[in-house]
Amino acid sequence: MSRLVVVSNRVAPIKEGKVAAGGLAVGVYDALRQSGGIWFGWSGEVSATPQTSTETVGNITYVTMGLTKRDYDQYYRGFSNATLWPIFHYRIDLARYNREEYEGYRRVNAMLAEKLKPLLQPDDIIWIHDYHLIPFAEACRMLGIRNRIGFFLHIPFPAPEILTAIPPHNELLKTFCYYDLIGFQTDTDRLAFQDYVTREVRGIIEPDGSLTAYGQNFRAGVYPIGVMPDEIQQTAASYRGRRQLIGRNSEGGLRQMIISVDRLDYSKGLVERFKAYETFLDRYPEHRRNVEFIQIAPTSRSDVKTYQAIRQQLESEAGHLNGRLSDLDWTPLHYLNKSHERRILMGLFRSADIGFVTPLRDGMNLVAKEYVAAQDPNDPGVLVLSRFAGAARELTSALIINPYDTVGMAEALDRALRMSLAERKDRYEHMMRAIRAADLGAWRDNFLRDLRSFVSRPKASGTAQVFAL
Ligand code: GDG
Repeated sequence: MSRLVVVSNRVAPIKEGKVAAGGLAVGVYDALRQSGGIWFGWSGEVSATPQTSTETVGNITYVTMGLTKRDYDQYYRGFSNATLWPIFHYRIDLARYNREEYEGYRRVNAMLAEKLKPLLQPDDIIWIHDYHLIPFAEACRMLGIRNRIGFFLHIPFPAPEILTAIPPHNELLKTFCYYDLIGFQTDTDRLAFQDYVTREVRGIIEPDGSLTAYGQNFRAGVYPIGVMPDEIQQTAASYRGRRQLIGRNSEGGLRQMIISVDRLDYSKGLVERFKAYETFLDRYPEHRRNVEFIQIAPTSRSDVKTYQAIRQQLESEAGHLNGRLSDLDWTPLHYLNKSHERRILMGLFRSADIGFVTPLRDGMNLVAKEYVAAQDPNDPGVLVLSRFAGAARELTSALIINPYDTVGMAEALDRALRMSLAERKDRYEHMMRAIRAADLGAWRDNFLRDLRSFVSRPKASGTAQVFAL
């Protein structure tokens, strides 16, 4: 089998035998272990004299490099996280565009491709991950790299009208066309992409379903990322002490528990969620003192301005809610701004009556799947899930809500807390079937199978024909 070369913004080496990290890292690691290869990307370090480091463990070589402050500001903080992330999550209002940052983004992609080139063997399969690295294949092709290259987009692909808010949208889209295979989380994303290709740049859909645009022939497919349900179930069941966080009600019973876990990001709908919880406590006062909501939200990208603003807004919402409703022996909302060990999270999922997952827009949302997989099959909790998470396509037996509907979310919480055991089990079993049918292994194997087997037409060498309008 040919070697696999994975390129992702961050490289997450996993120590042999330890599955401490979340889904994506584990999936990539397993794929690398099967065929041997390289995991290549940014080390997370920023310095005036960036170093490259190489470490081989078993049949995997980890190659990481630092970035200069300028590269970090333009490529990572700038175009990736202040332009692409908001636009791809339908938040034009939060996006900014700066031409230097875009040039920095292109420059860093070209620099990474150059560093990768000498490490490649002719039959290596290259798998690129996510929005930081969209132009990576084009940069490789310009250097004469002819290996098969696939790309997986972990976040949503926006409707063309949204995408065109990025001034160099044509140029950016063109860079997608240098991949052999592009993977999306859902069919909605794939169709939005196809729409752009066929309408904005007059690309065509070939009889075999592949696409041709800018003189390149490539394929776009749907590969929903999954979790490892057995591992989660085991971890969740083995974690003891999971109820320590929750207080008791006036009858001495444990309170019901609602849990949410998200990176602190405006796409996750935390502000709307806090408001919905407050509305729930106002509309259904009988639940007061009988329920506690735990929101775990480790900070992320804290040096990007919009992330500082959302953090402040959340602190103020949480303070307002608790100030208004708490009692000496009851705190309705526990807002924890730090990360927790994975086994603790899985244990908390299992003990929670509701998994409250309400993003405004999300590629997939692994937490939704992890919450379901962690449940006790004999007494499962209820997943309340946003229709705007990719996971809602598969987990159709969750209580599906619209995160812009505060009262609708409050009603769903009430319904979930009152749901009969028979209905909870029914919904759980249905969701578990979907989770098992599209687990993490299926995501990885289906993508790599299609990437290995796709026979594309000959590639133009860096001088693609441009049909852009
Ligand atoms: C992107 C897309 C897509 C969270 N807090 C802690 C912790 N986590 C873990 C969760 C889960 C993962 O991080 C988060 O995954 P999500 O899918 O929910 O969200 P993003 O980080 O935004 O990921 C998303 C994903 O890529 C994969 O394709 O689903 O749509 O945005 O596994 O459990 N893990 C630990 N401590 C924490 O405090 N250990």
